[in-house]
Amino acid sequence: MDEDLERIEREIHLAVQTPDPYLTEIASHLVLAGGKRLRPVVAIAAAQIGGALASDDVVRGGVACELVHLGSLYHDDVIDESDTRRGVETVNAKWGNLQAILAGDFLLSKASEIAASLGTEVAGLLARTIGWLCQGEVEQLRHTYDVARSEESYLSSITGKTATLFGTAARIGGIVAGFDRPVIDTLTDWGSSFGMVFQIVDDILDITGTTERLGKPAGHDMVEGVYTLPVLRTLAMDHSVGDELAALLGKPLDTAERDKALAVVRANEGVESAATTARRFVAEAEAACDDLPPGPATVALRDAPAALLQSALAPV
Ligand code: GRG
Repeated sequence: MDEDLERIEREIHLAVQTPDPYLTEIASHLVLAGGKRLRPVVAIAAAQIGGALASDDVVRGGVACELVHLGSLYHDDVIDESDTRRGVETVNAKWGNLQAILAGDFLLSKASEIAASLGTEVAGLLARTIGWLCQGEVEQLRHTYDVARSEESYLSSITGKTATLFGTAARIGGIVAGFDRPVIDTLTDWGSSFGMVFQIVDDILDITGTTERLGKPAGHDMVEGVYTLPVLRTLAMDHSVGDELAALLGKPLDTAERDKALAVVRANEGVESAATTARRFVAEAEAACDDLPPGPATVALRDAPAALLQSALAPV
């Protein structure tokens, strides 16, 4: 895996080089700040279920997904007016919103160029995925500060903004590796289910995590008016718990209000209830693995979602 990570790094760094040192600096900013490179790792793992090593084209396909992820983060930080990400200043904070939008667009163009070099199917898939990300984000925006937000809205938003890109990364791994259609479809299902677990875990950690672990104080989503599954489940509770939380939310929060809202969610079953939903997606991802060829890569795909959820629920 270390070797695969090096291959990923080489391709990403190559993709963000431009003839203009100013644009290169801005486009490289978040790449240099780190990140887990999960989407290319997923593409590579998916391509390896047949037992062969991932080709350079598989790595490039995974990097195309990572560049879409990065581009979406550039834009997301503008939308949220965030000033830190991955422990460094955001592009919008350092250079300004216009630069962040344009550099984000540049990353999307690089992703599209790589995808096109892998064939029309991959190019079409990546283009559709960018659209799904935007749809998921718009669904989230539409319900900002909405204490009556439905679970349907939440699930539809995280499907679009997070799960589809993991599904696409796994699918591209399968397409570029040349697998049969049913295997490609199963890999896509695995990726989408894994992506749902990933986002629910992210949302649980925003409630339970420490500032040290998160790199920002917990409760950030509630402050921003994004009511995620643990919060929606708490809002739906009776015995006045839901009413108490609803009275706090529905508007921007100061630090004391945020801490109060966090205390209400933490003291009740919202997190455990969200984890139960995450377990349903873990089971879906595991079931998909029953239809994949047996081998070490399939075992890794089977184990990853439960391990991810467990890591979020374990005390630190
Ligand atoms: C321009 C493609 C594009 C989209 C515009 C702004 C937007 C619409 C979408 C943003 C979607 C978004 C921010 C989803 C959150 C995804 C998420 C869970 C990010 C964290 O991913 P990690 O943990 O991050 O993999 P690292 O830093 O490890 O890469």
